[in-house]
Amino acid sequence: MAGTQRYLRYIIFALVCLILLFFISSSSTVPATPWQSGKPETVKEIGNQSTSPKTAPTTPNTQNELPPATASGSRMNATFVTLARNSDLWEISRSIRQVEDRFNRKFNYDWVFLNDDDFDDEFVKVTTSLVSGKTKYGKIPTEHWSFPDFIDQDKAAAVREEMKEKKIIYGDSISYRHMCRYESGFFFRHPLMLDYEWYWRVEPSIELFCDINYDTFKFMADNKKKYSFVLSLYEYVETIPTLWDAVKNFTATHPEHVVKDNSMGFLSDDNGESYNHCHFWSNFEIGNLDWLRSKAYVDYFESLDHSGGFFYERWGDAPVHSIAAALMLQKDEIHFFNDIAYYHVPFTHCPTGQQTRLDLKCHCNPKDNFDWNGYSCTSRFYEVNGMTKPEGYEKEQ
Ligand SMILES: Nc1nc2c(ncn2[C@@H]2O[C@H](COP(=O)(O)OP(=O)(O)OP(=O)(O)O)[C@@H](O)[C@H]2O)c(=O)[nH]1
Ligand SMILES: *[C@@H]1O[C@H](CO)[C@@H](O)[C@H](O)[C@H]1NC(C)=O
Ligand SMILES: *[C@@H]1O[C@H](CO)[C@@H](O)[C@H](O)[C@H]1NC(C)=O
Ligand SMILES: *[C@@H]1O[C@H](CO)[C@@H](O)[C@H](O)[C@H]1NC(C)=O
Ligand SMILES: [Mg+2]
Repeated sequence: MAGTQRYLRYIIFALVCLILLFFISSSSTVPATPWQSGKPETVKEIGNQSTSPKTAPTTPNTQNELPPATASGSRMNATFVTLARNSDLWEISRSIRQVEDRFNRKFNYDWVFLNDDDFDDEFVKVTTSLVSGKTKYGKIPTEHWSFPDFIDQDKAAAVREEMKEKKIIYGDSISYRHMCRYESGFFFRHPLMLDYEWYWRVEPSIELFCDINYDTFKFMADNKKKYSFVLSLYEYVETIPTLWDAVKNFTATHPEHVVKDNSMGFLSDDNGESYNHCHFWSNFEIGNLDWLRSKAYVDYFESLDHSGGFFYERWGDAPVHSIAAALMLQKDEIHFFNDIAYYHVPFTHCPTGQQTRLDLKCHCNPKDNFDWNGYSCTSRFYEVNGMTKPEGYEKEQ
């Protein structure tokens, strides 16, 4: 009898030890952030205040997913970035929820919010509660969101009036022009952005339709990519009549900034004489901030800015970024994320290839995919890069 009781006691002791070991090991899987050591992961920074700590995720997601990059210690120096107004709160919340569910809950990257006005308490509270990483809120300096002194105000006002009559979308908007100029030349230089090397731009009311089970920032770095896209299309000509002239003026004065193995074939059908209006849609971008902060890009932006087209026309940041990427990056530094299924009104990118969609639990209708439509430039991107179009693309036009 005594022998059996001792035996039982050993078993109970061993079980208690096992349970304790389990708890200790599961709590040590909370991801660490190398360059934020000293700051607990759970504390949010809002200006110089902190909100109360949120519980860190303790249950790693195991179902059909790769282990989080955070657990392997290879977390990237990266952030999401969103330009928004307080009135965009509910629309950006929908976007954040989807980005978190499909990707960021597994990685917990930070999110920087920028605004030309102060963010209000409700915006800060709601977005902070939705983002799994740290959130930061920045106000844009007036110099980056106003008319430069070399702009003739009367000339700019006359253009807006004319574009209004022609019913050009956002043609009479001043704020839209500041927004496009800011996204073209300044967001990557905001003090909050200087802390990062990689960004992923997110706009209000976008959708993500497939799981993203790997670290897209790490993918960019490992594959030497600097810029990426999911949708491409032709720009509305009326908004950029002299953009290509301005680009040609820039490349003539700065030939050193144009790389040899560029993607001119994506932009032009006559070897650079004229622009075919193809561009990557910039409401989605994963890119390298150090490239945007490089002398080449900043010289380019300043040259375009001085020609006045952000105000005398209505240049969008999409063609501005795209032309830079196509001329100043090597072909193979631009990546098409076929596996990131995405919607921004009115276009959808839904991955071609049924197996991909099943594997990634996609909920987009492949019939909505824009890639192989005649108004998309993605086919051209494939051709310029000598890429084989995905299986089944002909059927999914
Ligand atoms: N702070 C601030 N953000 C703005 C302003 N105008 C636009 N934005 C943001 O800039 C980005 C682009 O603006 P959108 O209105 O989405 O422009 P768009 O994508 O060309 O047009 P939509 O089809 O309306 O989405 C979004 O993230 C907006 O929230 C503004 O005046 N102030
Ligand atoms: C930061 O803290 C100072 C001093 O406590 C305060 O005056 C200031 O308003 C704070 N700024 C923000 C953005 O919270
Ligand atoms: C992150 O990137 C920024 C910009 O390149 C750099 O200044 C900063 O030192 C980087 N941080 C780390 C920890 O590498
Ligand atoms: C390009 O340069 C020429 C010559 O200096 C100038 O007349 C023209 O206005 C410039 N075009 C643009 C769009 O800046
Ligand atoms: Mg938008």
